[in-house]
Amino acid sequence: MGETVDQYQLGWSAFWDRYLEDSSIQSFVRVIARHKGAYSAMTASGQLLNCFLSGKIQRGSVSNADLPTVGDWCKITDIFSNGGNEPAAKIIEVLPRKSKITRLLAGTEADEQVLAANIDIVFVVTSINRDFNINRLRRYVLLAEHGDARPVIILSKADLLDNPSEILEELNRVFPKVEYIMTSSISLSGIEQVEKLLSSGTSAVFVGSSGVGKSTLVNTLLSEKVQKTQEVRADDHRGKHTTSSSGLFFTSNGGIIIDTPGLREVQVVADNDELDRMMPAVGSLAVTCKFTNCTHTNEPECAVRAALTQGSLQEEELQSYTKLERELAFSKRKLDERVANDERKKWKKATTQNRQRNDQS
Ligand SMILES: Nc1nc2c(ncn2[C@@H]2O[C@H](COP(=O)(O)OP(=O)(O)OP(=O)(O)O)[C@@H](O)[C@H]2O)c(=O)[nH]1
Ligand SMILES: [Mg+2]
Ligand SMILES: [Zn+2]
Repeated sequence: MGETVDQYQLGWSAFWDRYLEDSSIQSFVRVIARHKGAYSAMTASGQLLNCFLSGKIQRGSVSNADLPTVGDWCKITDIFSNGGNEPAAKIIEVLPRKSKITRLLAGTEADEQVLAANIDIVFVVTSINRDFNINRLRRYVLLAEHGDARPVIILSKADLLDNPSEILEELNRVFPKVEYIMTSSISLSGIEQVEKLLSSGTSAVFVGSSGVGKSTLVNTLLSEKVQKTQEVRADDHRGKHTTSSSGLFFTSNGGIIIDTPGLREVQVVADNDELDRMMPAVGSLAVTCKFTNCTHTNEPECAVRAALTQGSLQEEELQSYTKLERELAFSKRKLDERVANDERKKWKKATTQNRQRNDQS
């Protein structure tokens, strides 16, 4: 990116203007990449900085989700020189996020992982041949909706399928409101359509399984190979990730694109009404069942089973809805547990400190 940038080209919007009342725009950077223990970030005038966390937001003192991530706008200290390397600064605050793409990180202590922040468009990439799976798409679309970003489905590797009509029909039926673009990085079909969505200052993230061609698309849009891609035999590619961390780049039109590592599983975090909005056929029916807690199995006057019998609802839709509903409940429970745990720890720490203070006096 050239040197004559302004904050809007870097994705700044009126959403953060209140921060400019106390500090100049030079105190803010956008995170471009995350490394072990440090961040690459760019100032509003296009200067690259090597950023470290200040004591206030060290790992361990804030939850994982509150640490800076790619796409974040952060407030920094004054820039200092870093012995011959890139100029450096410390990050003192992560500005509130306009939107964020998160998933649940499973583990002993479940936590939310923010894959990218302040995103306008989520390109949900699926290859049109092997990877295509409607349920997986539903989860990614939900991820975008929950994150307050606009989902756009990319059907990659269009060159590998002669007749996509069946897939397109299904897409139109399942996601009547979600835009989709068929692309090929070989014939370059669809690339212009993607570019059109990436006007100056617009931020987009590419998500999807490993091997679907996210980095290849990023390279194509940048017309240079900045991201390493998988070299051979894409279709045998299982669980081997080529991209290992997220990175932010600028297209020649000024669009801002973020490549992410392929996800093996997306454990979605979302609200039930977001699910209902994505799957209105089931969502709106369920509220008309006689019992509010209807499980749609054997209750009387069940609107969902009636619709199944009539054929206005597909069994597949109901199953997918029920599964997602369970998954959302699981994520919510995990995150609630985590919040309760954090509270307990904070409380314990405070009482220990109090006791020590009392002992000393
Ligand atoms: N035929 C065809 N192959 C493609 C296309 N796009 C990408 N590929 C191939 O698919 C393989 C995987 O591409 P990558 O771009 O590395 O996939 P990725 O989604 O970035 O994968 P991870 O970084 O592991 O998440 C490579 O061998 C690409 O050459 C396409 O449009 N058509
Ligand atoms: Mg990649
Ligand atoms: Zn019911």
